Amino acid sequence: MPILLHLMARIFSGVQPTAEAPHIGNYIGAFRQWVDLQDRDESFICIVDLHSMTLPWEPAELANRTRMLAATLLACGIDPKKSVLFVQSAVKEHTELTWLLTCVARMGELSRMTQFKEKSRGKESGSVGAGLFMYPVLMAADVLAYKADLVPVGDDQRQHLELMRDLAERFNRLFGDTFPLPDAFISEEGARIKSLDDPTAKMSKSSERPTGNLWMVDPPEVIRDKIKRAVTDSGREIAYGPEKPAISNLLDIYSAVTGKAPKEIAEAYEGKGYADFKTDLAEAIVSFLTPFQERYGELMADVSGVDAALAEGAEKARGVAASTLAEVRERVGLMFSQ
Ligand code: AQP
Repeated sequence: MPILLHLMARIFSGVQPTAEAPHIGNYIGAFRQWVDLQDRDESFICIVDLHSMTLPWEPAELANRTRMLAATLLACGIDPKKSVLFVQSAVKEHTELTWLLTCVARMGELSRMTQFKEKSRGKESGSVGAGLFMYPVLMAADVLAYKADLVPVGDDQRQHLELMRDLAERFNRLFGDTFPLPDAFISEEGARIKSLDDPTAKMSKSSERPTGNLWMVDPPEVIRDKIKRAVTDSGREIAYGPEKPAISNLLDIYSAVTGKAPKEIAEAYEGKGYADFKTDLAEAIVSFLTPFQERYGELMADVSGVDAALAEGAEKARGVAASTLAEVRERVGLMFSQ
């Protein structure tokens, strides 16, 4: 009988507490993969509060947004017995490794990052926050502190992953083999959900036009209204492909909430107009989000369970990150390894 070997990967991924709730793009591009992968792999899921400070933030809201995001992830199916769920700032090793990697990173490679260019567009370079510039180094430190092999993310993070691999490779070359080179894990469908207002723009928590976002906590009537108003393409037919960017985006969402392939859904609407399609899509989203929203409400009604899960996660994460940092300190020649 052949012996089947299953090699367990270590995965790391994160989400920023940049709004009161994530949008459906965050769920489709990232969270649903995390829920699937936690059954197979060793998972570290991090609420990256330090990343959220790369854009202006409200101190009075940050802690609560962090907790609400943790409740969202638990309600989506992240199981603290299977995944290490924790808050980035609770593990100080992330910031320490950021500095050590900053000293191997180059200004040129950081200034080529598309997200930096987009988020600093239209501003005088002297007024752009240095944190926004350093964001990919903090992200590299997040992943490398756990020596993760796989990083499940949306398509928008592909370039940051490439930079992370370059930093790990350079570090290994300079100081000896320390970090595995992490691979991005990007699902083919729904890797970049677009705004409902504008199919050329990514649905984004910090978007200047948040009406294009479908929030995970939107009530049914708001979902119905947003889908009704969602922009469509010219023509009348429901088809999936680059010539129909707005409808394809809605089909990606439809597919994620029903589990059916986008083309199969499109075929079912042959000869029907946008109105039928949108009504059914809105109901499919409402049915999908209702159980999630109920569970989220229960968790937020008594946050002690959420806080306990985060405390336990931070403890486990600290153990792993501290051992990586002891090794890194020694490799770079610091006098103390602790
Ligand atoms: N529109 C999207 N479609 C698919 N995946 C997406 N992700 C984000 N937007 C989409 C994925 O969600 C995970 C968490 O995102 P994040 O909080 O780290 O921030 P982000 O990538 O910058 O996403 P946002 O929503 O646009 O947030 P803000 O506005 O705060 O920057 C990531 O895996 C991301 O790929």
